[in-house]
Amino acid sequence: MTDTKTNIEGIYEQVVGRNPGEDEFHQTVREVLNSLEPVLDRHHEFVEHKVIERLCEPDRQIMFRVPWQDDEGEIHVNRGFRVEFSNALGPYKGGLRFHPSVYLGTVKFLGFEQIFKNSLLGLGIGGGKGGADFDPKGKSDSEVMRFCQSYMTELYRHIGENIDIPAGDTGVGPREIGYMFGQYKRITNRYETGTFTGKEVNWGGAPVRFEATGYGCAYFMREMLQTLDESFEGKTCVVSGSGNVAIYAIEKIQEFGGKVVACSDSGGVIHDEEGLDLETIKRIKQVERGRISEYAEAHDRAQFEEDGNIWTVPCDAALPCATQNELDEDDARKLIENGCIAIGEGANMPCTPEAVQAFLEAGVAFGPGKAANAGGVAVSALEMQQNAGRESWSFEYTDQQLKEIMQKIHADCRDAAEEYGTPGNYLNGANIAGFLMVARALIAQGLI
Ligand code: NDP
Ligand code: 2IT
Repeated sequence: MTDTKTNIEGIYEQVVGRNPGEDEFHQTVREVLNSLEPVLDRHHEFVEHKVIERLCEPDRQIMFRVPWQDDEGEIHVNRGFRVEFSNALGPYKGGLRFHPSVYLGTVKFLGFEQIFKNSLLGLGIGGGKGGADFDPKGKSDSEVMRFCQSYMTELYRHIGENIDIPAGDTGVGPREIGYMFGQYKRITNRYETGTFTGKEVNWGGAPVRFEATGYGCAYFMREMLQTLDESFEGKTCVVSGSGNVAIYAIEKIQEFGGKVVACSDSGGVIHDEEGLDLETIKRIKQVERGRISEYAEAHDRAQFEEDGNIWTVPCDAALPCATQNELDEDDARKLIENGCIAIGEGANMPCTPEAVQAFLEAGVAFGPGKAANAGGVAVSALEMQQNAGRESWSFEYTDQQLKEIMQKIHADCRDAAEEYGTPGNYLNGANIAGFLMVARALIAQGLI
């Protein structure tokens, strides 16, 4: 019989060979496999049933042409994706990303992560992800609408409230969800609120969904800090990005008494020693869809550093909330040197494997994305519940549910890490706790 290490290496080699050039997908598979060694040692049935091999191959990968016309009448052609990874625990569920960098490897990395993240929620949803290599930046509302309509003209046949439920991600917010829902309704003649989450509250959306990922990340970090007898009170924090996740992470940290001194976008870093003014960030980013550099025009004391590195700003807690691999080993060492005690991955896979290793070795509390940013999809699951019951929940009630879900995820990750021999390692805990539920369901449902 092959030993576990050799078995895992074999699976990884197969994934790399079968999915050439998809580096981010390889990276996330590697990370999950590394955590699973003690699980496979203890549960030989997972090896026998080839559970990991089956999980690494998506149920279905959909790629399609998205033609659209700009305001001048010029025709553009983009590529659309939806990867339905696993419906072992429920219908496929995950966001859509519109960004010029999107290719199949991005969608597969995000879809793979989503399986385990959704499993951690324990709310009966499977994993999937989608998107397009479309850049919404600088486009008019009409251009974005035409793109979304064209995208949905293909995607509609693959989704449904019991099949696959899209939501937002980078470049996809309430505006895009609205246009896609409208086109879906027009083509199918069905007012099926349960087919999308992230809708506006007055037509089926759940309160707190826009805030959920950022708030959830702060709730998760509060739990981690508590285990160190610490809190956000009086702590200096740095949050990268200035989009949906970053904005509401900042909001909640400020509410918890923390001081957020820096944020960013792909153009550079804003640094304000006195603490950032969130209303200015919301105006620039959410209302005007502008650049974070404009913050310095509104606040004299703030400095903008073009192409700056946000991780050189000294802080007690850091929240990478922008994009994958935005924080590398050198950045991690700088943060550790500056006394950072906690990391919360608001984004998906923002820390490189070397950075994660450096944090773990230095004893920095590390909240991995699958757990720390699960608040967004958690409230998506609550939105589905609300839609299924034709109910309208209050902000306070939904927020309380989110808090409890994040506390449960934290406890489950902590317990799984401990049970499988690496106490305090939330990365292993999240991967193991997420994997166990899916693996058991896969075996129970037979060879499919
Ligand atoms: P948004 O599109 O709202 O914002 C993304 C932000 O990140 C923008 O400020 C963007 O700047 C910035 N950014 C992107 N690339 C870079 C870069 N290379 N360097 C610096 N800044 C960059 O997306 P979200 O906030 O929704 O998503 C952010 C992350 O969180 C993603 O990893 C996403 O997968 C993850 N996530 C999102 C959830 C959600 O519910 N929305 C749920 C869970 C995770 P610019 O405008 O210049 O591009
Ligand atoms: O990465 C994520 O978890 C999301 N973008 C949210 C997915 C969802 O279905 O709400």
